[in-house]
Amino acid sequence: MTTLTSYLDQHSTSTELNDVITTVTNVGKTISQLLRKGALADILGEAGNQNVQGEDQKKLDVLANDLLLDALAKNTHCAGVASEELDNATPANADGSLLVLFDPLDGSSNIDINMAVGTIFSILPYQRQGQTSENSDFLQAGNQQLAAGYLLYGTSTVLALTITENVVMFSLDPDTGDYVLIEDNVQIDADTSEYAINSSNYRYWRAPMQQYIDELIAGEAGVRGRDFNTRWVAAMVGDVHRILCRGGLFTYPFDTKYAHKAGKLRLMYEANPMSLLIERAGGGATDAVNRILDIEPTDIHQRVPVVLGSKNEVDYVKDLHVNYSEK
Ligand code: AFP
Repeated sequence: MTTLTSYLDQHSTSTELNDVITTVTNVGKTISQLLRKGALADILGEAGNQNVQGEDQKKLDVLANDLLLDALAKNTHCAGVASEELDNATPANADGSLLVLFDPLDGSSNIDINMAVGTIFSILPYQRQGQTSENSDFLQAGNQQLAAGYLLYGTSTVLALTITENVVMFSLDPDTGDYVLIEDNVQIDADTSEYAINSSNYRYWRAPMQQYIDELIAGEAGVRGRDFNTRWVAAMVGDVHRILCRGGLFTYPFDTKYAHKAGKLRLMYEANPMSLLIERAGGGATDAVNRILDIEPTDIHQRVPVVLGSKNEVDYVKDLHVNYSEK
């Protein structure tokens, strides 16, 4: 049996990185236990305030955020933390060599209905050791990530992680508290007939995306020549996990629903870590045209349209956008 600890010892050359991953995943055990208690732990419902995104915070959003912040502040290798729930990055230990970014509880609108939620994390190098970290230190392209992963609090708690060219998965054994290796090289089929999108936003999409979805709905009778199926977890972690398990396409495209937002998902602590996992599992990840991991960020909370999953399908969406001409 390979545990997370033994996997990190065998596959990682950085004890600092191992230590920070261990800190994050240990908090994941606490969040998992709280979720298991659900309503009995008085953690459901609204916290009564809004985050920097203007979104109503759930009690567990705030609790998960604070648990991660407190644990990472004590980790000497962590120089700073950026969270979906906080306006600005939080300096930690100036001599640390790593920066940690996270969405502490992705899919939090699912909490009160007992549906899947997760924690998404990304780890970047800190280039100014000895100095107090600032927002600008976090503005690195996703291709600079040293590690990325998520915890999915579903029927079981699963950790997906990449620290090398592989994507691995662990399952949390609630009896022992160990993360036990269950997949040592996740690979995504290049083709799929399953896609995930919130179709209620159809009227806000750009024409190429409308055409793409029209083709999928047309199924066997249309240009794609086969029927497609949809799934929508309303928690990116759940949709990405399904794709890592059985392929598929996930997209939260550019929409004009909120003019000041390029899409709903955040680049630094949602799209970038998920894109690294998807690419290293053989998939693709774009903003419909450009590779997400090459985007040079300008703000720690900037949003980005996302198309990710089975490589040939992601390429199909790109070709359709690049070659689109009004009919
Ligand atoms: P919440 O964390 O506010 O529930 O949002 C989750 C999320 O950012 C992402 O995880 C989902 O894929 C997406 O939003 C769902 O968005 P819709 O609620 O518009 O379908």
